[in-house]
Amino acid sequence: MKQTSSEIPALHEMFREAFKIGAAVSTGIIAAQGPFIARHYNSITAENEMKPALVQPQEGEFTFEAADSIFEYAEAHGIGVRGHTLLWHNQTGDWMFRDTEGGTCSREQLLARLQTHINTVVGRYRGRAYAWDVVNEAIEDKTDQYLRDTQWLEIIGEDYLRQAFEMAHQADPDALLFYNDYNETDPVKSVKIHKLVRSLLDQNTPIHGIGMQGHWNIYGPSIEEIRNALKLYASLGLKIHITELDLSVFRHDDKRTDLKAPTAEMLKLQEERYAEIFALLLEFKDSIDSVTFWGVADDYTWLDGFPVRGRKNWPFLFDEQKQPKASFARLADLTASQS
Ligand code: HAH
Repeated sequence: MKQTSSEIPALHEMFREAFKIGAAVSTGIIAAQGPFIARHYNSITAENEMKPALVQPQEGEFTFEAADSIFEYAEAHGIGVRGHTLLWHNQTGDWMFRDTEGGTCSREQLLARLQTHINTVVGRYRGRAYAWDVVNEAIEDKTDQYLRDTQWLEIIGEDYLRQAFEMAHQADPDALLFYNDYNETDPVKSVKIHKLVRSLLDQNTPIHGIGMQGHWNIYGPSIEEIRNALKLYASLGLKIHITELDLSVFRHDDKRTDLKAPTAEMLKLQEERYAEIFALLLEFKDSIDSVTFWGVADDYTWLDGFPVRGRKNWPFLFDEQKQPKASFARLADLTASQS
């Protein structure tokens, strides 16, 4: 008999002793798949609709319709919300960095705008978002430079990071505040992330965790690399959230576009990887309290457009028809054997 999704265990219940299980969503996806999301996930993150450019496209013009409806959906279903993101070099209106003549604004002006943005956004959802990605992707990873060259760094200087966390903490003292980044298992980059967070802590900055995005693939990073990164970050005594997990079926430099479906070999590797990654995450369950997939099911993923535009990818536990893949069954086995 064909199994229907109501007969399989709920994903978030499989991990209830360990951590929340989240998905990135949009208002459109919630409208189309609300019951499925509520069955399997107990945390959600707006994939785009709470990013700076979407929430404040022009100075002082805040657009909260989408974010409000995401919170309403979450609260009606007992689902937690992770806020993403307050300060980033992408998807942020250019007006933020300009003066009235179109030149570069001053440090004071940019700090004032950051304060207004964070106060307004975090303040609006005060007590309702359990965590915020305060700063996204501030570490340089193409050269041996420490911080990424962004307008935030150029205009404000290194203390923009500390300032953003202080502002977020003031706006919602109960929210857990995260530094979030990708390639977080890279041995060189992880040392820089550790150094940044260490220095924020040394300045008594209200930072509570590190977000490891987890845009990985079926070939890497290795479990050893992930373990080393988890150990390093956990050694800071902070929480770790896996914030944007997906396992691409392609290596990062694979430019193939001809596949209409994942191969059996890809699915086998993906299943093995999901099993070993979640076994590892369970080992670190004292530090990890939330694991979010960067999507709901294989019918839609940002990887359909990145890094190769228009190439379908299949990175999740549920297929394009929302049926559980072999990877899902492996996680059900893993968690059943633990309890
Ligand atoms: C993440 N960046 C972002 O945090 C998330 O907001 C977005 O929706 C998707 C992925 C990862 C990334 C990127 O966008 C571009 C280059 C490298 C990594």
